Amino acid sequence: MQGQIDLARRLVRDAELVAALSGAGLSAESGIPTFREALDGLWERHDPRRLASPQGFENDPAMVVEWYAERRRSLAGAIPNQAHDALARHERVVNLTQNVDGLLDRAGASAVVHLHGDLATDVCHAGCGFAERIDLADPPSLRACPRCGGAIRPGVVWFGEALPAEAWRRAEVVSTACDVMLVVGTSGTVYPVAGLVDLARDAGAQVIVVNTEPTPAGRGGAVELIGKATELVPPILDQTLG
Ligand code: BV8
Ligand code: ZN
Repeated sequence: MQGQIDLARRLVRDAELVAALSGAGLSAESGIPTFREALDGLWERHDPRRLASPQGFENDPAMVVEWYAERRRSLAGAIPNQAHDALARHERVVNLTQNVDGLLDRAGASAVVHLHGDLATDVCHAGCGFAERIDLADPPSLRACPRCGGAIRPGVVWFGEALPAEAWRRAEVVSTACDVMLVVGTSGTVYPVAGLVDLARDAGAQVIVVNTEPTPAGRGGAVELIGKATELVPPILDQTLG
C-alpha cells in the first residue's frame, strides 16, 4: 500500500489542478451516517430513494421533513475530520461534493461545488425562489412558503430532480480540466455525478480512489487505495507530511 500512497503523492505533487469528488464516506468519521446508514431505527423500514424524492415528500411531507430534521440535529454537533481539513487546506484542490452536510465549508474550503445541495438551507417546493438558511440545531417543522404559500422543503437535490445548473456546469469544467481526480468516499452509484469520474479519465486525468471498499471508480487504471479517508487523504495531499 505504501507504494500506492507514494505514487498518489507524486501525482498530486505534479498536478496543477486536483478535482476532489467526495461522497458520504468522507463524513463517515465525523459521525455522519452514509446515505444507506441514515435509515436506522424507526427509519429502517423506509427506502431512502423514496424519502429523498418529490413523490415521497408530496406523499407525506410531515414525515419527510421530520426525517430531515433528525439528520439536521445530528449534523449540528458534527465537526470536520482530518480528511475535510486536508481537502480544505490544499490550494490546488477544487472540491466537488455530493455531501449536503457543509463540513468541507466548515473546514474552511473555499468555492466548494455542492452538487446535491445543502442541508442547512430550506427552499420553496413550488419553485417561487424563496430560500433561507436554517438552524441545524433547531430545524423548522413542516411550514408554508411565506412568499407563495407552497410547501417549504430542505434545499437538497432529490432523486428525480435536476442538479443545480451552475454547480453541474462548474463540475464538468473542473472534471475535464483537472490533472488528477481524487475520488473520496463514494460508492459511485448515483448519476449524473458518478459520470464525472469517466469524464475526467477520458479527458486525460489520473484517477486516485480512497474508499473502504472497491468501487467502479477504481477501474480503468486508477490508483485505488482501500482504507479510511482520515488515514489516506492527509498523507496524499499534505506534501509537507514526512
Ligand atoms: C437526476 C441528497 C434527472 C439528498 C442525494 C438508472 C441509471 C442511472 C441513473 C438513474 C437510474 N435510475 C434513476 C437514475 C437517476 C438517479 C440515480 O442515479 N439513481 C441511482 C440510485 C441509480 N439520479 C437522480 O435522480 C439525480 N437526478 O438524474 O435528474 C433530471 C434531469 C433533468 C431534469 C429533471 C431530472 C439526483 C440524484 C441526487 C439524489 N440526492 N443526496 C439527501 O441527502 O437526502 S444522493 C445520496 O445518495 C448522496 O448524496 C450520495 O450521492 C448518494 C449515495 O449515498 P451513500 O451510499 O451513503 O454514499 P456514497 O454513495 O457516497 O457511499 C458511501 C461510500 O463511502 C461507500 O462506498 C463506503 O464504502 C465509503 N466509506 C464509508 N466510510 C468511509 C468510506 N470511505 C472512506 N473512508 C471512510 N471512513
Ligand atoms: Zn414559494
